[in-house]
Amino acid sequence: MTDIDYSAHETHQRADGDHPAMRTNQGVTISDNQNQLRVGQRGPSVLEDQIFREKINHFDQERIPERIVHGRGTGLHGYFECTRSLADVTQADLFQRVGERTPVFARLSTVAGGAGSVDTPRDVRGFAVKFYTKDGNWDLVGNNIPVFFIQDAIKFPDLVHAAKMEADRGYPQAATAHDTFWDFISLMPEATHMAMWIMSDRAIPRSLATMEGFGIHTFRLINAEGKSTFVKFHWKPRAGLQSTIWDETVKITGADPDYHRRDVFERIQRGQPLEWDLGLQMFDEAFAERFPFDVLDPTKLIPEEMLPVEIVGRMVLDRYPDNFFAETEQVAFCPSHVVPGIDFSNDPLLQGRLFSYLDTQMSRLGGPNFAQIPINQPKNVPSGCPFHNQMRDGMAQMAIPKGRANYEPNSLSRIGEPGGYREDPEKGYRSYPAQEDGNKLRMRPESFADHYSQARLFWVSMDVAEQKHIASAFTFELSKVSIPHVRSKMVANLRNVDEGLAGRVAKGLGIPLPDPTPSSIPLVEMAPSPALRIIRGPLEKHTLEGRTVGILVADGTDAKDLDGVVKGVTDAGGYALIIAPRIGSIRLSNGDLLTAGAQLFGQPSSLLDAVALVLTPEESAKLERESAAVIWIADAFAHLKAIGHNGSSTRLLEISGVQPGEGVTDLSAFVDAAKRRYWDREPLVRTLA
Ligand code: HDE
Repeated sequence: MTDIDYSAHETHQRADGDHPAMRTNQGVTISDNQNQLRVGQRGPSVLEDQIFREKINHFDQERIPERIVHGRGTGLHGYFECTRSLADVTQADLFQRVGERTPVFARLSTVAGGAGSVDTPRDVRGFAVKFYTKDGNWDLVGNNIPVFFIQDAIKFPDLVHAAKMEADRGYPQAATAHDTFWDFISLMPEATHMAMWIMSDRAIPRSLATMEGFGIHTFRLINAEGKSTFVKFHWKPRAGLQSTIWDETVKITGADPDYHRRDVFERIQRGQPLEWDLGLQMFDEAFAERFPFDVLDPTKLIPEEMLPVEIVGRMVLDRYPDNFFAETEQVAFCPSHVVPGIDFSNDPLLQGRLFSYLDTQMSRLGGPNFAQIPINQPKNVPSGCPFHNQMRDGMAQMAIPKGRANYEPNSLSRIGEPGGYREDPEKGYRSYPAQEDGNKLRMRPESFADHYSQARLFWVSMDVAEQKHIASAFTFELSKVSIPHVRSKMVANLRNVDEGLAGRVAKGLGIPLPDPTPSSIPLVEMAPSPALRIIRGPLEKHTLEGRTVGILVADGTDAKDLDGVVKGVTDAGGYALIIAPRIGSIRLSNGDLLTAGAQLFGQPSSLLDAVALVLTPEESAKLERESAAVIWIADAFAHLKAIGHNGSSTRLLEISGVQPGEGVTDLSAFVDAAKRRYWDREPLVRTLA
């Protein structure tokens, strides 16, 4: 006899042969998951309801503190494959054998916004990779920009406080266009180089798959003989470098705040994993001496034209996590997680990070046992259980260590007790015995003093279109700054980078050109580095692979024309998304019924890489009075995308402001045209600084 009336509520789904019974965390079978225990049918609930309390208590504590920076991120599983043995320069096990694969988990993130913010603000992107090597976990915790804002870790809390939402008003979220950020940056000339990068198209990537990654700091590789080689790490996207246009980014953010994570999820579902080559810039002390900047200064890069990036492996990210929280949220990266063969340099930013990450994981993940969380376990070490040590207890201890030997040295293992773990001088991690000597002081080295030469190098290396984007981004961001002296101070810094840039920004803001910030350091003139460009640079790719083409159809659309475009796009590796005024059935010219993949109102062209119109003259005429259609086409044109059409939509295109020219084509030329953007169109559609 049961007091539960299963028939009264159809929400009851009962356990059967296919559906095991639901249990509490204490293993007790649950009889009713729909109702609290209460007195009488319409009476009060009782406090003793242990089933309800366990469920709601657990729910109440579902959130853990989000990351203070890099709160919003997307995690992916995959592998690293060694393509060139580095046995001569490093002992690191993952670089020994060509063809060997090491599992990885990567988390790609924005920096300033919280976990619930959007995917596409103007921001640096985090690029963190955990390699589960046979010698333990190595975390390469980098960004998509090869330099950083500050030179010393002691300034990091100031930088982050200034960048995040303002302390009194709690906004803006995930945006640098506000007073406190630019106040801080304008007072920190060392941030000028990085400011150039974040005002460039690098900070508004099209996809997580189309950005570079950088370890930033100089690290060391150590070989079996103990010889050290300096190294900088680079990830080169096989999909090429691709960014968006600011106006497009703003519209993407409104239309799909999850644009980047949806994009990678769909790429993987379509069988197009994300891929990067791992490249190294390796150098010795003699190169470091010759190089005009200090290799320990994280606001400086080494141009690839001066020191080539040598490809040693590739990373493939091909699997979405099973559970976002357990994996993406709980993964704990620490630059201090290195394996034998990889060591640190004295970069003062890196030195501070070596402390900071471990500290943050303890508070974020509830104590010192975070390495036991499945995503953080060094699961690839040959002995199986990785926790062979005498560290014990603490919050959330998940293991049950056996025996009395919780100290070392001990002799109990001689009498069969577990816990006899010993050090191994041959295979164990050894730090490079760098000779260090000096007075204890708080001081910035003189070799870190040049704050403008590399900012200028970046500027002169840009394509003309990119320079316009940078000048316009500075103008936009500083226009959001309400304190006039902050705007002027930033322009004063830019005068030390390039007079033309400073003049354009001052003009855009409508302010007089301020005196340059005093600087006694003469600029080092450097040859432009084309590798720093995206547009017309070595990694810009004309392709449809991984890209989405939107095809606008309506009743009566010519079935053969449509088929031709879909096939052309698909054969070229692209994704053809059919968009219609109604998502349900569309009747094609041959009588076939077609279900569209998206509705016109829900799929603005900002979410697409190129667009085609395959409409009858009648349906096209109807859309002339539909602002969603007109904006769809106008935005595609303004965002410099290819537009293909079958000749029936001439007036619709005209109304939408489309002018004939490169990238506006008939259907036969469209698939090829869709592989790129038309930068030369930009002056027609936008006045830039
Ligand atoms: Fe981080 N950074 N950082 N950072 N960082 C964190 O660690 C910190 C810096 C980077 O997807 C935090 O787990 C200091 C440079 C990435 O989980 C925190 C300094 C670079 C991620 C922290 C820096 C990075 C973080 C916050 C100045 C590129 C996300 C939560 C010395 C080389 C990792 C966490 C993920 C996260 C501290 C500067 C990259 C607070 C003190 C430079 C990709 O520990």
